[in-house]
Amino acid sequence: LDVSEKVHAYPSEKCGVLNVTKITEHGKKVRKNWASTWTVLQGSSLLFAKGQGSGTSWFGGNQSKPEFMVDLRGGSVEWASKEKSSKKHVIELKTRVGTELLIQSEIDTVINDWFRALSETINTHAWE
Ligand code: I3S
Repeated sequence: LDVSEKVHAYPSEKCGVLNVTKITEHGKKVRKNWASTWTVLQGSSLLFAKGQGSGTSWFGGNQSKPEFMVDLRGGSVEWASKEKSSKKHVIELKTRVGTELLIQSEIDTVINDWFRALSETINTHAWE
């Protein structure tokens, strides 16, 4: 299944608008580019669709497709250190293939829920 097929094949467990930037790709540092991003957790996949204003639904619509997907299996999450970002409430997500993302929300309850959901997903799918 490609990313867009996957979105329609399985219900999402969690979705929302978060600030997201990649910081490392395949082990190489990349320039930060924070963007408000529709983020969807589905099974062990985390999907991102950029450029969606908050409140805009893209489910069922075909005006935008997920742009990026990471496999959470074998990954890790932790709260980012001050060196990684000056922002508050930043999650650092590392994937098995060496992609690192920072995920942030100004709303602490929102980011705490995501931290829990991502941790649980990683633990649940650890041995697949
Ligand atoms: O880790 P850095 O390089 O201090 O990250 C900041 C920069 O990416 C900056 O962009 P430019 O260097 O292109 O101007 C961003 O605007 C900042 O948001 C980044 O830092 P934070 O601490 O917000 O993650």
